[in-house]
This record gives sequence, C-alpha cells and structure tokens, in this order.
Amino acid sequence: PFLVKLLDHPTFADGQCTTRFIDQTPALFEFPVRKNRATKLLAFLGDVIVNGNELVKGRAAATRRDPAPIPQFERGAPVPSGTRDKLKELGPEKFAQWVKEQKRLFITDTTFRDAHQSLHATRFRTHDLLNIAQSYSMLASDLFSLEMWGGATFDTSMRFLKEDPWQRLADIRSKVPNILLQMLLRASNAVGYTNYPDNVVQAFVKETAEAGLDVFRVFDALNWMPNMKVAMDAVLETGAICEASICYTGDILNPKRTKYDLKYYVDLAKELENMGAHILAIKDMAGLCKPDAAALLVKTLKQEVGIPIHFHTHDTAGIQAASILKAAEVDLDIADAAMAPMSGNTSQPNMNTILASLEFTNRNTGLNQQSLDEIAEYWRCTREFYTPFETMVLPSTAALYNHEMPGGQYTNLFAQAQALGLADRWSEVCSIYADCNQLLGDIVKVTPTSKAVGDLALFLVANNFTTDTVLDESREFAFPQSVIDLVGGMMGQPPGGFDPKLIKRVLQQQKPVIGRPGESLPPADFAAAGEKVAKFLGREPNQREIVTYLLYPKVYKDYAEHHLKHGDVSCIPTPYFFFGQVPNEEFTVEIEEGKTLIVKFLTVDGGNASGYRTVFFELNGQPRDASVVDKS
Ligand code: 3PY
Ligand code: ZN
Repeated sequence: PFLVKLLDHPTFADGQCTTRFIDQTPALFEFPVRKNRATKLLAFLGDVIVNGNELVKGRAAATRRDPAPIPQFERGAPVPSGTRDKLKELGPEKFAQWVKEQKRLFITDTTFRDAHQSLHATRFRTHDLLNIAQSYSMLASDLFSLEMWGGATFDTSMRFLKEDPWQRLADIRSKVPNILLQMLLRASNAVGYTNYPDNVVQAFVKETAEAGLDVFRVFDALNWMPNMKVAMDAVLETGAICEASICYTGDILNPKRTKYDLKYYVDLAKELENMGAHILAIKDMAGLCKPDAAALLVKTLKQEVGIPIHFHTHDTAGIQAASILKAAEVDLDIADAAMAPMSGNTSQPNMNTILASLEFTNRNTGLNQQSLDEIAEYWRCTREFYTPFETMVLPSTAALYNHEMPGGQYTNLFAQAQALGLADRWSEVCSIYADCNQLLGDIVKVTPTSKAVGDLALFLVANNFTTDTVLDESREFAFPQSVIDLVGGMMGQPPGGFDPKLIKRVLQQQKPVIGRPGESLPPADFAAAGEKVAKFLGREPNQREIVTYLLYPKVYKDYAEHHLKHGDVSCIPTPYFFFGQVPNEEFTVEIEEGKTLIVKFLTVDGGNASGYRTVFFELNGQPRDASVVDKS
C-alpha cells in the first residue's frame, strides 16, 4: 500500500520528489485499518491482562467472576403488551389521559440510569444492562418505563467505558420493544454541563427520538422557562412524550421558606402544561420533599393541572418511600423507584418493597412481585462487579434539609473533599455549601448549578474563607469557572436574579448574559463539524456522530479513536473488562449476526528486550496471540 500511495501522489507523479518528500508527507503512511474485529479485541484484552485497566487503578478489586443469574422465562413466548404499545395505539396526549384514568400506581425503574449514576458514578456497562433487558420485557411489562439514558450516561459511557451511548439505546430498544424507554434531558444543557446552541439541542432530540426513545424528562437547573421551551418544543415535534419537570427545592411545609412555596410550584406546573407538556414531573433531586410535603404538593397539583404527575426522588434522607406512599394516597400517577439492590441512600427508594406495600391497596402496581424479586437478584449479583466504584455509605442527617445537595452530588462532593484532605471537615463543607446557596440568592441546585455551588464551597473551605470573604472587596479571588458561568448568566436566570454586588465581584468588568444563553450562542455549523469528524473517523460521519461531536468534541474524538483501534469493547464481560481474564477463562461474543467468537486466554510470556509481551489466546479453538507493550 505504501508504494501505491507513493506512486499515486501528485508530487511524485510530477517528478518533483526528493528524499525529503517522504518525510514531509505523513499521509503516505496512513493506511486503512485492516485489522479485523477479533484482532482489535484481543489487543484490548491483552492490554488489560498485561497493564490493567486505568479505570480501576488504585481502587478496590471486585472478586465476582461468574455471570449474574438471569431469571427464567419462556424463550420465544409472545412479548406481553406494555406501555409502549399503548403509546403507539393512542399517541402522547391520549396516552397521558389513559395513564390518569388507571387506578394503579405506575412505576418507573431507574436502575439502568439514575441508580448507578447516584451509587457508582454511572459506571454500569451496556453488557450488564443488556443481559437483563429481555427479562424486563417478558416479566415486568407492567412498568411505566425504564429510565435508561441521559443525565451522565451519555458522557461517561464514551469517556470512561469506551462505549457508544447510541448503541446502548438501540440494543436495549431491540430487547425491550414493549416498555417505554425514558431519558433525562437537561434542557438547553442537553446531556452536558453547559448551554448548547439551540440547533444542537434540537438535532440531539430528533436523533434520540429516532433512535427509539419514548419519554423525555426535561428539566432546567434553575426552573427557568425560556430554557425549558427550546427543549420541550424539540421533543413535541418528534411525537415522543414530553415530560416537563419542576425541580423541587426548599420546603413547602416551612412557612419561612417563602421563595419556593406551593404557589411557586403550581405556577410553574401550569406554565409547563400550557407549553404542551404531556406529563408533569416533580424532580426532587436532593430528596427534600418530605412525606407531608409530597402529599400536599401532589394533591394540589392534581387539582390545578390536568396532566399526570410523575414523582422522582432520591432516598438520601432514608424516608423517601414514605413520600411516595403518601403521594400515592392522593392519586400520584407515576413514581420512580430502583430495584432493591440498587436502591436507597443517594439512589431512589426500593421498588420491590414499595410494590409489596401497595399490594392489598387500591394503588396496587400490577407488577409481579416474584418476577421483580428475581430481577432484583440479578442486580444484586451484578453490583458485585462494580466494587471498585462503590462509594462509602455517607449517612445523611437532618442537615440535608439545610444544604440541599442533590443525590448525584452528595457522595461525589465528599470524595472531592476527601481528595483535598477535607474529609474530616465534611460537616463544615456542608454548612458552607448552604451558605454559598444563600450567597447565590437561594437557587435550585441540580446539574450544572449544583456543581457551581459545590465548587465554591470547596474553594472556600480549602482556603479557610467564608461567604463573607467573597464579598470583601479588599481581596483578590480566582473564582471557579462554574461560578463565573452561573453568575454570568450562562446557565440561565434564577427567580429574582443574582445580587448585583456578587455579579460585580465574580465577573469584574465582564457583562453578564441577561437573556437566554442559547439565543446569544451562534448556531453550530454542522457542515464544518462534519469535516472535522470525517478527519478522525476516516469516512463521512452521519448526523448522529456530528451531534455527538458537537456535544462532546474531545470525549467523542477520544472514544472514536479507541473504537477504531479496538472495536466495540462493550461486549466484553465486566470482570474481564476491568480486571482482565485469568488463564483458561473464556467468554463468547456474537460479533455480528451468526458470527460468534469464543475467546480463551491461555498465558502471557515474560516479555522481550523491546518491552513487548505476547499474550496467548485461543480464538474459536485456534491459537492467536497479541503483542502488547508492557507499561510497567
Ligand atoms: C442529572 O442531571 O444527571 C441528574 O440526575 C440531575 O438530577
Ligand atoms: Zn435523580
């Protein structure tokens, strides 16, 4: 191929070629990657065997090697009809009315997304999600939906797991044709941490709906309607279900917390209904909605809006199942819960015991307890693969109602504090976090606004400052970028705006964005982005790949390069992916319809003088090896 390229090159053909030409023309050495899938996969497996996987370096090892048990069901039996069939039959508006008319409490299972986002930094792999997907379709078809995408899954699947999030969606869709698939969409922040141009949000939503997603839960981190509108309109255009959220903060039971009172939420809910929402979500991301507050809020909203209400909470306080049960008594339509082994703490309340509690009541969920317990057993075993990502159980005291940290942030911020040597000052971090919230004007705290509050709190504690120091004009400050973005209006506007004194302190001479950030951002140039993507993919990208690049340019490029080098690594069983195979361990993978590989690891040699080691495998019974650089 080198000679062909050299002979074809115009400079060479013109007869102007000098010896420097070869040095100056690296393109001559860019050959199409010929390695077949198996070779690429063996190179990856060999690398993990020799060098380990960076993702788990320095973390506790998982000891489980055996696959998690999958419940029994009759293979080939017809797929029971579920909520997705109903949606197809009725369309989103009539479907929403149908939901309201049902007596049962519907349940959304969050295990595929929020549960492991909250408990394991979103590290669950497609392999483990896919293994249980069909069991849901056959045994849990009375679920309202599976929340399985969005939030942090889009970013982390590429960044850390080297998996294609779109493939995850497509694969789960094909295994679960009957239950609604749901995602969390951060309005103008899409599945990222910052506002994107409108045309990126619109294109992302369109691609996602086409990929088979049914329910978009849209929220804005400041409950700011202009930001919600762009994303909601994009969802409405696709024909999918638009579930618009009000993010719950404060305490409607506390007469002193007047900023976020019952009226505030009712007004938002009415506005969202008028904007076309099919379902209203109460997004209680920090688990602050106490049982009596949940009952009051749901009861009032049921009187004030005509669309179904879907309650999402985190069990950080340990009492949130009570909020679900109390809300169920006043006709809550849908509740989020996680499978028992993936529930509790910063995750959602326990689905298995909630449905057992409701069994002999008029809100019986209709789900089969035994089947759900069998699915739970799968998750119990699967969780054992993820020991390296277990975070310590961080008890929450009533201080939760003071700092109001979202579930996804609670353990994460503790880990950051620990890394800075501040673990023993955790209660101080929590109380400064609450002060920072007040300094910022008492805002809704959820991705990405919660990050700004957390960054500021850590910054202050690490430097032994207080929030008073922030406003002290005699001091110089290098504020975290997230705080500059928030106060600069890049995340939208909180009710009442930011204190002008604070704006001046944080932004100095810079002017804040007053309107919707998406309006002042120039539309993304898809053609130009496509050209950049084509360069590293080595072919024309499709729209989905361009959108992915526009959302996460570097993360996507790194992922794509990994994919070109190693192919799809999501098929590797989790113990081997994180810790490598031990001699004689084998697994089977179907790399395409009807093409199966049996990959057995045999041994690895001691290495040669140039630092390479040979890893010996058996591939479908034939000897194969991979040469791997030993990085030790
Ligand atoms: C996310 O944005 O990922 C969340 O889960 C917010 O609660
Ligand atoms: Zn959540």
